[in-house]
Amino acid sequence: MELAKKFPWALLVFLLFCFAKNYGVEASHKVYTSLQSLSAVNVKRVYRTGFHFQLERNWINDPNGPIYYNGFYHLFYQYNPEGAVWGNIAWGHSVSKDLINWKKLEPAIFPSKIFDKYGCWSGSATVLPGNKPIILYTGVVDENITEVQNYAVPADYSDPYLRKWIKPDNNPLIVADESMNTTAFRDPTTAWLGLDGLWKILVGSRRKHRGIVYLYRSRDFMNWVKAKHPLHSSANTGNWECPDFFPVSLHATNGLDTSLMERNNIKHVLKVSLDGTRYDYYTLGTYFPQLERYIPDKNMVDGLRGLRYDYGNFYASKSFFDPIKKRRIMWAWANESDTTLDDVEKGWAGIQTIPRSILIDPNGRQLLQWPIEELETLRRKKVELHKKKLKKGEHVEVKGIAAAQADVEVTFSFHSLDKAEKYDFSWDELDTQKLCSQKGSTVQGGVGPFGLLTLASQDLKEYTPVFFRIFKANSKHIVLMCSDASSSSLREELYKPSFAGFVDVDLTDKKLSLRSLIDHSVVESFGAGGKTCITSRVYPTLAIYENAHLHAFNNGTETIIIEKLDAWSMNSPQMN
Ligand code: DQQ
Repeated sequence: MELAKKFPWALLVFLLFCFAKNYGVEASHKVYTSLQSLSAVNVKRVYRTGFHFQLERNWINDPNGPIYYNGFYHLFYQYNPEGAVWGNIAWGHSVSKDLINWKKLEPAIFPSKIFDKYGCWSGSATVLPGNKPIILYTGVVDENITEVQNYAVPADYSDPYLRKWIKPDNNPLIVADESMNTTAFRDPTTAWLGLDGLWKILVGSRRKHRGIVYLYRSRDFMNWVKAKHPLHSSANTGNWECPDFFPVSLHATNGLDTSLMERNNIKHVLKVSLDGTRYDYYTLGTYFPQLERYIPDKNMVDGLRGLRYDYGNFYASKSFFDPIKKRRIMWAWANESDTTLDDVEKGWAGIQTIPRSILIDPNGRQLLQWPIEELETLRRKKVELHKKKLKKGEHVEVKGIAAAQADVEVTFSFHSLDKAEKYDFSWDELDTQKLCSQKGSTVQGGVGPFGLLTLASQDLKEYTPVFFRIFKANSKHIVLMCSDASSSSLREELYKPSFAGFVDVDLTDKKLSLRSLIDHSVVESFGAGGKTCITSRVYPTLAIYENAHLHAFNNGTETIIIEKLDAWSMNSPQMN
């Protein structure tokens, strides 16, 4: 790549040649044979995040195997040590004392053996009795992408960094039988210990278009037997990647250990990452251990029409139980929305969202997600607004903080919902994104659109609005939340979706809250206390560093009041 430094045009010609030859195979895992080992010489800084998890260079995707062990939180992640595009997949490894400051270590596992020669794909870690962590991961064994399930153990349990991992020769532990799809058989979950004394795990898969999670059982963690039937499956949902299955307490405000599956007063969450849409969907339901079945609650829907963790750039999430603060924490890969050429040029791609603690909403119909409290240690200069009225078409600039790297919490209120626009039931509930792009943040409404203009340029040629719009539908109101990247950058060639989701919130008190974590190329937002979350990746050309601005706005006829707005400049932690 020294050549690329001297002749930047040569790199461009080379990349165009690669694309013309279609080295990028259109599939869930694009393989860029000629790019995957193209190490970056210079790393472009402009879109690097200040406080989100990212590496100095190269590609990362799914978070893998988070655990707490002897004083450190460990995060592993899908990692290409050799380039800024997906390929050569190993398990990168970082450790942290607070889930905010991270130190990068050498990759924990990388392709080297017959059972993972073509990739160490996603998986989980379980801490076995006696405080013994063990990794389960998917090994790819050939060019046809035949997948098997392997394990790895620490070489030295006395090392709190768990730097070295061993992949014993009795791998693979699990191979697909002839009834199964060997190329869609991956991403083992964290194991849970049943009251029957058996360890259980799920592995994601599909049969034709039916998404499946297979259940495996083991007494000794080495010999695994497939249960007679899958724990759960659903027609027409396609391949289920990165399943996550865990209990949530109905009454307590703490999280639960994955092995506390067989208790009263709990519900279960089954999350799957749909290969077909690249979003994370979940249902709440009941786990019947004797039957080895999971049944989603009435009104819960598997797949496309189901609930999502996040309605934006957010995929392959993974949760774990934090035994120190007794909470369940989840995070996900916030993939780039720029082009592969941009990634090669930037020298890096992929960040992880801010870790979120998850609880069940007291209404029992959904989860609540909230950035972990440790994030607040990064808050620096603060500005506040109180009882500020925003009439139709007004906006107010939030001055005095670093608007490109900020945390903003705001509560809006309104006097009446009478002016809410009528909800048209012909709008396809599935296509909230279309609704958001048609109505946008500038088309005048009744109650809303109101919200924040993040990463806005001085002349408002660029901005990423995060906002609400309230509709009237017979006897109830429907709240739409949008994070709209369509005006985020003057660059034409980027993917700039108008992400959107409905918010299941009670409007009796005529208030709606919003929190946005703004971090250069990412805006991660939490509506109504974390009922609906949307993450957008954006690449402004003008609204960068100190040229980025933050506004609150209202483009509805109903006056909106900013009850309270707190905004902080955010510090940058130690990041790998
Ligand atoms: N990414 C991994 C797979 C997983 C997919 C490969 C999800 O194991 O299914 O990098 O993004």
